[in-house]
Amino acid sequence: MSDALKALIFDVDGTLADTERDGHRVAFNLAFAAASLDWVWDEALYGDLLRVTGGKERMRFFLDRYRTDFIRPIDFDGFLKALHAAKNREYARLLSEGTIGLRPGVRRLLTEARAAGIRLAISTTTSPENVEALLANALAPDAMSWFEVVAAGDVVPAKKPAPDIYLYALEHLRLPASACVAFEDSSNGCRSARGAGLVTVVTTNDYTEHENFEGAALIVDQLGEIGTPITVKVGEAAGRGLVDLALVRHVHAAGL
Ligand code: XBP
Ligand code: MG
Repeated sequence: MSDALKALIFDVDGTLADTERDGHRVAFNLAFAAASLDWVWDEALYGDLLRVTGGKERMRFFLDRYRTDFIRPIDFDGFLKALHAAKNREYARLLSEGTIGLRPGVRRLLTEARAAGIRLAISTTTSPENVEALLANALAPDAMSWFEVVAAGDVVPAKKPAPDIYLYALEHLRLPASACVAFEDSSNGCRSARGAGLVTVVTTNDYTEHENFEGAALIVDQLGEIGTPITVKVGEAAGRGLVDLALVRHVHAAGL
């Protein structure tokens, strides 16, 4: 007999909201300018940099690949840490201006799951303060409390695509992977969730729509709202126009 569905585990950036191009990218550029660095991450370059998860890791990758001329300070780790903290302050400020909202269907599905007693968790590469900034501004002032576990950032040493952050979330939920469904938007995230043994639903976005989501149980363009139906790319949506709890239960049962 298959395990009953007990919890939904959500990625943040790209899944709950389109935060990368207009949020994180802009915040990185503001922090670079404030530090008098001549680094500018345009939208296309950022698409390439997104292959590396984690802001500090992404800056390191950028320098290795695009700016080998940059003379690194002696305390390079400390330099990256301070720059990343400055970027996150800019990010929080941008979100507090209310410019980034949730993706279609996110509030609807979270609300439906809560009402049905399905537990919620977060599994993300981004820093915990960024999760809070997004949830408080885009979902509800108390939205952090909607999620029983917020697994974020450096709590595990190996970021996505490693499965560690999902395993961390499962451990703190005290649930087996077979009792949960993960929601992701990227290849790195899907590999991480699948590596932890989770049935995975992918909602693609502009940066990730051509990526490989091997092993995903359902790939759609969005969770959908009444009037804006989903487009199913891979999997079977049982004739539904949106990803609601009934469809998630169906995908979960079929995916085990
Ligand atoms: C996305 C990431 C993050 C953000 C930037 O995380 O890879 O690095 O781009 O956030 P996810 P930080 O999709 O897992 O939510 O600068 O805080 O790392
Ligand atoms: Mg993501």
